Amino acid sequence: MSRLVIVSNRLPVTAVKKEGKFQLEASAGGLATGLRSVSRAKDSLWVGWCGVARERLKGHEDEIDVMLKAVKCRGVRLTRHDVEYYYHGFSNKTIWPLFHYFPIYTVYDRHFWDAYKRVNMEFCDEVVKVAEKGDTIWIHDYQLMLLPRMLRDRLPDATIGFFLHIPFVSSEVFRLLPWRQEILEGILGADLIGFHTYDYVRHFSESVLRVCGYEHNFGYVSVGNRTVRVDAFPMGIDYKHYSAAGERPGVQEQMGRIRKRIGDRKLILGIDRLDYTKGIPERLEAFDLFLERNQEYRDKVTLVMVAVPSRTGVEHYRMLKRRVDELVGRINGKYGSIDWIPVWYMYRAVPFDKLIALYKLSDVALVTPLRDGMNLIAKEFVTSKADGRGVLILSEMAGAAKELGEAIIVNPNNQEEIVSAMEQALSMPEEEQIERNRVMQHRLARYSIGGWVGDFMDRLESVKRLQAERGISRLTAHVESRIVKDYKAGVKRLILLDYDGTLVPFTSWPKRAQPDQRVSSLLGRLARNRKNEVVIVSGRDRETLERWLGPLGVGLVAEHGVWVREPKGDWEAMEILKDDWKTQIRPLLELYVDRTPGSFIEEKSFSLAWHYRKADPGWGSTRARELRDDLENLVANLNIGVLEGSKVIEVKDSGINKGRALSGWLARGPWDFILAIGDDWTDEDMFEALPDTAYSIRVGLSATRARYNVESHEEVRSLLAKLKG
Ligand code: GDG
Repeated sequence: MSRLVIVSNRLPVTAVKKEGKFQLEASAGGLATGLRSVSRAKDSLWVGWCGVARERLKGHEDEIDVMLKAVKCRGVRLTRHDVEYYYHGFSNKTIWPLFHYFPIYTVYDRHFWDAYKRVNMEFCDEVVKVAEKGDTIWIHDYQLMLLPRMLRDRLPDATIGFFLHIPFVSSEVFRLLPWRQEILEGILGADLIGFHTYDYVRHFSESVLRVCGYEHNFGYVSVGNRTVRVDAFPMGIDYKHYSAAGERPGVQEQMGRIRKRIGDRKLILGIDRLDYTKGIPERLEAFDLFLERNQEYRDKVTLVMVAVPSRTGVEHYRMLKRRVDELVGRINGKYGSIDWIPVWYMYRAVPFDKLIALYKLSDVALVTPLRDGMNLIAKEFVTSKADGRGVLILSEMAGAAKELGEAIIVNPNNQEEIVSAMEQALSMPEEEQIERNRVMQHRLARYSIGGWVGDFMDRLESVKRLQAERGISRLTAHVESRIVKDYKAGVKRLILLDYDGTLVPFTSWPKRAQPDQRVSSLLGRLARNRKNEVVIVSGRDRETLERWLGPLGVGLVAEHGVWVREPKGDWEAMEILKDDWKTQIRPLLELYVDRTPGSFIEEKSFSLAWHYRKADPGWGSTRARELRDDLENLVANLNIGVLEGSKVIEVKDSGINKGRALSGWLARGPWDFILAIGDDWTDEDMFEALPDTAYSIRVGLSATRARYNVESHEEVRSLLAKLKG
């Protein structure tokens, strides 16, 4: 296993000065908490900032370095100016608001940008100093979006992953950014780019297309001759840690204290960093309306609001703090009594045991951010509910909503909806609460933090493999003349051609794509040559192929290999096999059901089908492609095949694919010359089945197993026209 180098703005530890001496304390936040366990377990190094400006570290640098080294960390030194311009400036006043759909709060300042570039370069220098051959470098979050490209320039072969923890905005908002192209190019230096949800992946891919002009295809972006993978990895939590945390003695003690304070009232919980993206005032207003409408709940429920101080020097945050203070005061004044404070407001971070105690005691968690990349609080709350009781109300604007569909999902801007969600939550029967939570817990347990990291690492490894296998290599004039020469020299030649997209362009009305005069005469001429065997390998049905191409004397493969027909012969179906492979395939399909909300498995007597019609449209297709790849590895020794239909991937009892359909022809070798041309992924099976000596060409500049790429069917025709003699 290679060494993992994690790079993030903040280290998992923060230097704190106590009585003139520095010491390290655990950093707060989802990223630090989540990855800490991983970095402990692996051979790893974490590069980042320790939270104290260079000026304040003076004289203690070596001492801090030694302490950091002991916990497998390496510090990047930031000056006060860096912290002000790069961190509080560009990161938190430009990117943070813009990426959370607050363009009105977004500051565009050239000096911030300059500092951002400079500090990213400092991170780069630091990583280059420590990076060793074979390391996997994993860069995190919006403070370091230029770093992947900077590293790629210095370490061209490095394995680099990038994960964005905040949302990626729609391209319409993203394009407001003056430095949009540099940011995208910066991120694209990575081999694998991860986001929490498919929506963010889609927004990113669209921005890349619009701003940089790079096409994306099933989650792959071609950047020059490099293939970059973009994908969704919904971050999990340390499930075991949170589900067992209730047993800690400290938690029991805290529960006792909280109970004493709120009595037997129902508890509604809100925990956030005090940030304008979290929808805190909106939530308070909704609680106000709830109490106004539901008199019977007065004195029967307490809203516990933990607001962790954040970015206190920034004006928008100060304004927010004032507004929240006012709202809490107003609600408590309006409804409160000597015995009952409706909102118990804590403007501070609470210790871990108290956090868990709050999760455990809460009847309802109100997680209603206006925007949130993921939101781990929601996941932690559900996980902590060992007895299954408690209701999560979750904003549809949080990434977590994509996975926690059994929560009560609300639009955080819709007060009415939040009020009725609170009513529903407080009166929800216990069995229903348990039923909903158990489903979510099951999912969270399956895809916990370890699964998230493992999944990301596996993908990263596979994209590196793919890059090695599937570079794009344009068919040059030199190669073309070699093909023509080898063709001429051969006396036993096999020519395998896909039809749509390869010989004829796609039409919006497929029935109109019948061969034109030029294709017919090209194919006819090649097929008449007795040294040649020409086979059209298509996804089309038998009848159409036979009608259009049969008379030309070519062999035919229909429906991606279900049927084959020798020139002038009859159609023959591929053989039928058994179904005992299902137990091996089903767990993989189940994993994809977990990772792709809305998808499901259908079991038929001789096949298993994974349907994704109800999943997010663009990304259902991406997962489908990926599932195919995974299945291909798995089925290699099982003699079964994988087919893709309309929004469904089907695993069948026979290895039906274009490659297998050609096995008869290929077995009739040795051939002096083989040429195979196709334009989509179904043709990849054909390319894979060929011997190394064959010439294979993919139409379109996508990564491929084929040896060469051409741009269009016109180039195919021109090449075929040169094959004479
Ligand atoms: C980014 C994205 C994304 C919070 N208050 C206290 C406390 N916490 C802990 C929670 C949780 C973490 O901090 C906060 O989780 P978030 O999900 O809000 O993460 P952030 O780090 O703020 O933000 C976010 C996340 O990255 C991960 O990718 O989900 O969308 O903005 O673990 O438990 N812990 C303690 N006391 C508190 O008062 N002890």
